[in-house]
Amino acid sequence: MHRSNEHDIARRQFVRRAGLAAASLGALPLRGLAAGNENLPFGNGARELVAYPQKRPLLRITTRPPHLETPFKVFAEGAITPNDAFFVRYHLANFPTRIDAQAYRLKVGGHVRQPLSLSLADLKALAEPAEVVAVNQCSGNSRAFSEPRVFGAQLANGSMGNARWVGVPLRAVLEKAGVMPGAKQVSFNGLDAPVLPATPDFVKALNIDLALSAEPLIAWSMNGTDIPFLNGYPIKLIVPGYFGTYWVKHLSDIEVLDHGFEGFFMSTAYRVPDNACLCVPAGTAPTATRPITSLPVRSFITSLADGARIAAGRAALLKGIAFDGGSGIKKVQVSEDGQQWRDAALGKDLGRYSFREWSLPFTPSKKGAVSLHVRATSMQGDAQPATASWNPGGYARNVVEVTRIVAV
Ligand SMILES: Nc1nc2c(c(=O)[nH]1)N[C@H]1C(S)=C(S)[C@@H](COP(=O)(O)O)O[C@H]1N2
Ligand SMILES: [Mo]
Repeated sequence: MHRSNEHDIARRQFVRRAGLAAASLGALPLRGLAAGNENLPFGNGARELVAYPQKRPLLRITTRPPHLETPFKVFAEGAITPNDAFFVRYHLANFPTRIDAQAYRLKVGGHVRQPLSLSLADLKALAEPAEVVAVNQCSGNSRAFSEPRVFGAQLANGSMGNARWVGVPLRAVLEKAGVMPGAKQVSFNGLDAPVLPATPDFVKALNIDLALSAEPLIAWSMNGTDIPFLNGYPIKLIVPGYFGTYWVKHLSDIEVLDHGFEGFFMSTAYRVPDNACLCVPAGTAPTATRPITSLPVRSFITSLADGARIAAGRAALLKGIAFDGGSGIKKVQVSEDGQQWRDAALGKDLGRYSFREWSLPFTPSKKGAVSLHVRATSMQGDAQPATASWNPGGYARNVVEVTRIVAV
């Protein structure tokens, strides 16, 4: 007994070390494995469920590259989104399928005193590990609910997730390289690449102030384990409070720039109307735009799905999540008519960038349809709007969500 335990431990250590040396998507077909179907509540909402390595079945948006959404019921599991259920977004079809962790290098160059080429061990030794619980939300999360409909991936509400990230502060790496006076932005590239030369590479940029602030991390750990391959193994840029588009996966190149970065994914894509609501009248084009940045306040009911039936006259406990771009959640309120609001109890505080759980007892007084509205207010005083605003990208949706249930 004792012996075989030792053998097991040795074998596990070997497997872990082997896992460190190289990770791959294996021999699985690039399409993933079919695992059923789901229907989302908008036109053309039929989705296939597919399983990829390290992932439970997720909703397929596209095949090449893999673009997968989290089924909404996962958010009822708690404030942390499990790694195997976390959504996956790639833009470019030439994404890595095997990565040798020993040979992996993060290069830092441009407007610095000392260009760097860091191994994963170098990176981990560079500073004390830092930790943050933060929401990664795609700019286009909930885009398919835009009316009128807009171009782009037709996403429901599952292109978000909350995880505990561990890494080194980005600024420790930049300080090691020595940022020179006059630096304006820092650009970030990952291992994925376009298939055709005409397709722009996926490169993102942050202003130098944000890049040198305490928050952004270069993370190697997600919820206590290696970042799943499809979420950016072995390292990923974490920009707490900012939309997921900046969270570059398989991060391989950092460049300090003495000018504004002009690449397609900053200067053309992922831009919002340059005003407070990030909106324009439906169907019109904005005159001025700016790059999308931080997450507006949002909240969801997670304990009941749209169309759920619950017992009239019996007490139920409504539960859900709320988050914003980092001021934190001040209050969450629920209403049956959009007029009278009741305050929910807030759950454990995992930090100002995290999902915040909430709960509220609710007893349907009579049989029939009920529209449950949920509205969060952030610590900086922003509340979710009662009616949806519109922009051509379908970005940054944060209207008060309504869950329609039936008391029986
Ligand atoms: N290398 C690389 N990183 C990337 C992207 C990409 O296409 N390539 N997409 C970005 C976008 S738009 C989003 S929403 C997040 C999604 O992160 P996830 O796939 O880990 O959920 O990754 C970001 N990082
Ligand atoms: Mo995204």
